[in-house]
This record gives sequence, structure tokens and C-alpha cells, in this order.
Amino acid sequence: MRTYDEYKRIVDDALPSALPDAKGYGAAVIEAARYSLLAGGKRLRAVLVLAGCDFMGGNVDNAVSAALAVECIHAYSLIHDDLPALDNDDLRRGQPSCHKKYGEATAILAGDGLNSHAFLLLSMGLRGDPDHADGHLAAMHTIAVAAGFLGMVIGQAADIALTSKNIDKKGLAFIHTNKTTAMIRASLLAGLYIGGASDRELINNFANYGAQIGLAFQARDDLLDATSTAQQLGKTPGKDKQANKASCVSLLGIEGTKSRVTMLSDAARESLAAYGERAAFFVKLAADLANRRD
Ligand code: GRG
Repeated sequence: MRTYDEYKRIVDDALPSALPDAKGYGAAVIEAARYSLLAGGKRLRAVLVLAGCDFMGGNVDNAVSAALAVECIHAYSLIHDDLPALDNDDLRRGQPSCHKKYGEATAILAGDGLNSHAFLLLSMGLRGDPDHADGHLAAMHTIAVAAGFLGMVIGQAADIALTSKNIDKKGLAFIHTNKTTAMIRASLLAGLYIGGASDRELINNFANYGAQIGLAFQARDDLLDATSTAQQLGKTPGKDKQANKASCVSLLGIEGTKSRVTMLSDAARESLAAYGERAAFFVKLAADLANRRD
């Protein structure tokens, strides 16, 4: 297995050619999509795709299209999330958010285009690697489920519906499981499938790991939102409190949220205990995500 930075470099090198050229009537929309897609970021979901494939002994080159696809979906979700009708945020990754730079109509279309383009990339991955067609189809299915009405979109809808409501831990868990965790878990499973995974026990263990690091990631996000500056985060802090949104911090407090991050990170490590040293990359990742600062 490679390091996080090595997988990230593969993604960062391939991303600039993931979109069509910005020309003709589509020039502004594609330029806006490119602006958001190439603005940086940790590339966590794409790294999980590549690492999942590598763990299975698959050829990482065959998973690159799927890795770019999950970054396209992630970029679309951030563009739409920043819109005035949703979170109304002017800042993303330390730069003006997409609609601030290109206007709302162009930003909406850029997000729509990125979402569709993700599935074109997934189909290109399948066509380029026909010997593992079943794995690519399973990856495509898993990502479609996690991105749409059974995952991220429904999580975002619940987030809106429950804002300013007196929600409990169960309501918050529903939002976090769908809005954030679904795509993190699905990215890892997609990589495993492309790498040839079919053993149910292995898939379940990694699904548990993906869910646990996803929830830890969101709990850490809530903590950073409550305690960091805009410069540290590259986005506006304090949004949860300002928008009257429930978060781990509002329900558990700062110390309670820290304990939750540690508990979930430990549980993630336990989920992969059966694989010993072979799972070292994922064990380190769970610990690193629990301590992340942006
Ligand atoms: C608009 C359908 C729709 C969904 C939006 C992803 C999302 C759902 C909203 C983003 C808002 C948010 C703060 C979500 C919680 C955690 C999260 C996904 C943070 C951003 O992801 P990172 O930290 O970003 O992986 P980078 O910049 O590293 O890519």
C-alpha cells in the first residue's frame, strides 16, 4: 500500500484532465466547475477509492476514474451547499465560493454538470477495465445510492428540515450518517469492489470502518466549526451556531465531542482488527482524521 500523500498525488495529477475543455456555450459553466474541482481539499473520498482498490491487490490505475468521480460529486455538493438557498457561504477552501465568483445560475449548473460527469467517469472506468466489469458496476451502484435520495441528498434535506428544531442524538445521527458518512463509506467500498472484493465479511468490516470514520469526520468537523478561525478552516467558522443547527457540539459539548471522535476512531480500528498489519494504512488514517485541523 502507498501513503495518503502518494494516493492524493495520483488524484491531484489526474483531476485537471477530468473535465472537458471550457469552450463554446459551456465555457463559463465548465470553468466554474473546474474552479471548484481544482481548488484543493484533502481528496479524502478519492484517496479511499484508490486505497480500497490497492488493499485488494487491484491495479490502482483502474480505480482512478472512480476516484475522480467521487471528487466531482463532492465538489458539486460543496458548490450547492454554499448557495444562498442552502448554507449561503461566501468562502470555500480559502477562496470565494463558486456562486460568489461566477453567479448563482452558473454555480447551480456547474454542480449539476459535475454530478452527471461523475457517472460518465465511472462508466469510462468500466469501459477501460472490462475484465472487472462487475466490480465497476458494484462501485457505480454504491456511489449512486450514497449520493442521492438514499444518502447525501436525503441527509441534506433532513438537515434543512430539522434546523432550529429541538433534535435529539437520533436525529443528528440520521443527518450525519447520510449527509457526510454515506459518501465516505461508499468511496471506500467502491475501491474495494474495483479491486475485486466479493467476500461479504470483508465488505461488512470495511463498511463498518467507513461508517465509523465518516461519523468521526463529521464530529471533528463540528468541533472545528466551533473552535477554529476562517484562516485555519478556509471556510466560515461558527456556522452551526449562527444558523441554529444542531451539531455534536450543541448536543455533547466540546469535551463530549472530543470523546465521541476518539470512541469512533477506536471503533474504526477495531473493525479492521482481523487484517492486522495489512490494514495499517486504514488504522493510521482513522487516527489522522481524528486529529485533523482542516
Ligand atoms: C447539496 C446535495 C447537497 C449536499 C451537501 C457535503 C454536503 C452535503 C455539505 C457540505 C457541508 C458540510 C460542512 C458538510 C460536512 C462535512 C464535510 C462534507 C466537509 C467538507 O468535506 P472535506 O473536509 O472538504 O473533505 P475538502 O475541502 O477537504 O474537500
